[in-house]
Amino acid sequence: MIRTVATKPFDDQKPGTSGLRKKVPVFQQPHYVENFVQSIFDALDGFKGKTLVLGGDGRFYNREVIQTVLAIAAANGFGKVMVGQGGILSTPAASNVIRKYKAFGGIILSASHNPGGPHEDFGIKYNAENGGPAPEKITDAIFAKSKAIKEFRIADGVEVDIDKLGTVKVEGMSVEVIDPVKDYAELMESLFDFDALRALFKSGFRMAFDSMHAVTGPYGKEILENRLGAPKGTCRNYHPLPDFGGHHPDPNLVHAKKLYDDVMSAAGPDFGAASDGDGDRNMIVGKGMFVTPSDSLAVIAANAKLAPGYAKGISGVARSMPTSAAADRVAEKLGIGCYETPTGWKFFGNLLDAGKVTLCGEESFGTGSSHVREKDGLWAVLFWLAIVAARGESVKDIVTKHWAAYGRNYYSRYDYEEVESEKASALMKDLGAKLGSLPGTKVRGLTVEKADDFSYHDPVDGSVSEHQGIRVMFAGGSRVVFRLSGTGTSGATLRVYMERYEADPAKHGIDTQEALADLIAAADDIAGIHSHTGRPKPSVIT
Ligand code: G16
Repeated sequence: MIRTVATKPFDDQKPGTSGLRKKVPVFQQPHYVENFVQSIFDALDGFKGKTLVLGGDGRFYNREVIQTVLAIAAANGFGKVMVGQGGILSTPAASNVIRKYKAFGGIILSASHNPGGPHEDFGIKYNAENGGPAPEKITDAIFAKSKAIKEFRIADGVEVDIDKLGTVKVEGMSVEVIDPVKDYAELMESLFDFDALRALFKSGFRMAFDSMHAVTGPYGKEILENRLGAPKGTCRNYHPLPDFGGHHPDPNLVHAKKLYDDVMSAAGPDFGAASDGDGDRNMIVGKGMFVTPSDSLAVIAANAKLAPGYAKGISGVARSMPTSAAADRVAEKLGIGCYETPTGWKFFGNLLDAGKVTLCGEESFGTGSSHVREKDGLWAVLFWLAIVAARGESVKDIVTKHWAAYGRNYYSRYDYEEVESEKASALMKDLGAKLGSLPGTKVRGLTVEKADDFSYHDPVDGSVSEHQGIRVMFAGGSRVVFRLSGTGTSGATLRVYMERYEADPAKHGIDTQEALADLIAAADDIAGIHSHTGRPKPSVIT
């Protein structure tokens, strides 16, 4: 039976950088999930009888919310929902299913790299028919609906067995439980030369892939071990767990430290990679070389033709504004377009749809291409394997040669997590107020050339997104960027990004923190980080 239930709005359902992310107890409030899902549907037109894709990263509360979304989708007139078995679909896999089966859109349940569990994070995100995160005009409409909602429609007593493949009916709507890995694995086979990768593993090349007890476990097992013949044991922590084994499923030098240490040890594997909660982020480590996400995008762009799916070349490259300009130099050399967007994968969608770019990347461990409309962790790992296989060189050699050819962009990000929101806002406000007076001033021996608050003019639809981060540019091309994260769930996270370009190969071997020491000090002088937040040092350095 379908019921209409009276409800009252919540005032905090504004989607952030990537969907609505809150602590689990917030989502567990009566009607909280129902209101938000109904608000998504209220913001959309024309989905009656159409298909919705549904899945998540398997975190705590995933299964319950899957049933609620099914019940609300049925009551609102969807014709079909394709749901990943066990409620599992990695974010890039969900994007692929939406595109491949021409669905109307999809709902992805994930809080990405944030921890999971009864007191940790949960998230709901809507992706549009191009398979990408809903653009701002839709997320704004969802928020507006959530503030005015009076009722939701729901089918009673929905309890679909999501572990069993096949199709069942719910109030006239079909629910097809699909294999979450199959379509994605096929897509990867269409882009990369699996024979060459099999030969690489056969030759004795050893890698470790850490799924951090999150969604890429089954994908990594199937693709790396089953299809590519990597030895058993290549995949680590491959059982998705509702609490990610108590860890933080964020592939970086802090949370994937064990993997990093193993690869760096003499007896360890040649290559290490990790992915996050929902499978869209990646970390790449070679022996003696951690590859920054900004460099990763640049190296993939420069070597793209080595993978069959990109053999004809790439049309352009896009990166988020805080990401280093390493990829810009490759684009310049290739004579292709290069775009700088605000943080958030949703900003790449228009550029990809319009064919202006093939590759996109972000400093936040995200790399992807036009094969889907999300960043894609395992895809990036396979691309690196493809480059290593084709060039017959180590990751370290590939990166060092890249720097020698294009110069090195020294890069680091400092995160100040869980700062009181008022203090973080005051810092940004004060900084914004002095932008006009900064040019021409000297800080720690560096001369400020330009300072602004980044705004983006989408070249495809003409939309404008303002206040996307404060940039302080110095003479010589170095810069510091300040912005507040849009994905945290408690307090505010201040992110400070430092970058310095060095053309001289003789100066490419300096420790990153040392190479950026003056910029790091200048950032504090300019923004008063310590005095505003009380934090003498960041919580995470990547
Ligand atoms: C999301 C977005 C990314 C963004 C990242 C960090 O990633 O999709 O585009 O770069 O958040 O955003 P912020 O700096 O605002 O925290 P994910 O992997 O969390 O979905």
